[in-house]
Amino acid sequence: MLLGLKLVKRALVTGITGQDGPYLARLLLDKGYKVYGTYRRTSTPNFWRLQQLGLIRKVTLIPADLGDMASLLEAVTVTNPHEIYNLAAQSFVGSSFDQPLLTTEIDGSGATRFLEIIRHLNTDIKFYQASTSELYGAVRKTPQDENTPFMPNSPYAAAKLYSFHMTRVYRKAYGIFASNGILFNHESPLRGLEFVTRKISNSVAKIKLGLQKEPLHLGNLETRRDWGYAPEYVQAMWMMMKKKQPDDFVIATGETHSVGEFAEEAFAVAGLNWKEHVQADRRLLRPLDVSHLCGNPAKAEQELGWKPRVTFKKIVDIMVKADVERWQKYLQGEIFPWDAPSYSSEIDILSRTVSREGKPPVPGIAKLLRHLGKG
Ligand code: NAP
Ligand code: G4F
Repeated sequence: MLLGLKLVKRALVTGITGQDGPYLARLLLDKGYKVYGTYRRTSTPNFWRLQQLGLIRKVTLIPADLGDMASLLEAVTVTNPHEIYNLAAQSFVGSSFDQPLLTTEIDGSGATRFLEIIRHLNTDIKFYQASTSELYGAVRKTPQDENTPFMPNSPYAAAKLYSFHMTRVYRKAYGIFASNGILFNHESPLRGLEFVTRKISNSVAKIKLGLQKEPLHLGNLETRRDWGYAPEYVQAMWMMMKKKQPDDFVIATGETHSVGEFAEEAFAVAGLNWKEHVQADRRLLRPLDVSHLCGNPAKAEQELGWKPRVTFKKIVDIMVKADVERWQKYLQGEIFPWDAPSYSSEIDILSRTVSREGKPPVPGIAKLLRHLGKG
């Protein structure tokens, strides 16, 4: 406060078009921040989440790509932020097996680019890095906490391990306020459609309303995740930035459920029996998966005062009901910001690579299909 003038905090949020970005932006706006968000140039606009939360005119959008140092430098110079929340990432673990180098560049080196900018430009800028429970990979101990060893099981996790450590290294080496949030899976109606929870809630809605006749194809039904509610998890990010000292925190619920349990619960919300609608499909198995995640959020509870409140059942309920409502509105001819009508599932994409005669158009695909047991 200077001569009665209140200092307005400025936050730069990367990945503002994703799931977490809009929830975090809403929280920061509510707290009086001026919010800037980076977005990527795409051939089709991708602002539906910001529009759905009514934020598109409340945040200032800056074009930037985590692979492009010049654009990041421009974003930080123009916005002169007090806090940077680095949420941008190639965040789909499955795609990281298809694009390992791009994933390394964005999810690994992206954070280092910001840390270098902070080091050279202004070491007072606080930095939040979106780290992940995927770091635990081939888990060594359950539940996982801040002291559990990491053993990444995907290119995504390996890239995030690098950015996790660089965040810690810049904190120690240069005294930068740089914190890692080791967030376990968190979901919401804004979740991308390729992630298993939203894939399920969207299909449940379509099956319930008679818009989908074919079964829902899923990969490994046995893998277990600690699923929390995204709007609560972004609060933890902000709380970490309010701490006196930077640090790393596990954000989780402490409960774990299998993909099959999620599907069972989701179909039950719509009054359906999941066994009649779900088909296990080997094509959706990952080359290597993480079989079991369950976090221990005790440190966050003690030191941040953060506690998860929304239960597993409630999250499933919120997601299924949101998707049922969206498809109902769609059927009534309503136009609203949303992703599902133009989405192609992995199954559609895979089957399009096979020609009418059942022969793959290029030899590489033959190998792929043989590998998947379809050749
Ligand atoms: P998300 O929905 O996939 O959003 C990712 C965001 O990153 C999108 O805005 C995306 O832009 C942007 N992005 C991707 N590549 C980029 C690039 N090269 N340059 C600039 N921006 C780029 O992910 P989320 O669920 O919100 O997760 C936020 C962060 O937390 C991610 O870093 C993720 O890895 C991490 N995380 C997520 C979870 C979870 O359960 N949700 C758990 C732990 C950690 P487009 O919209 O243009 O694609
Ligand atoms: O929903 P998922 O794709 O999420 P995953 O791999 O756990 O990653 C998410 O959470 C991480 C935190 O731990 C984040 F860092 C990351 O950015 C992302 O947000 O898959 C969950 C599980 C996996 O074991 C997967 O193999 O579900 C299994 N699964 C089974 N069938 C499926 C499917 N996953 C997808 N996406 N699609 C399926 O059909």
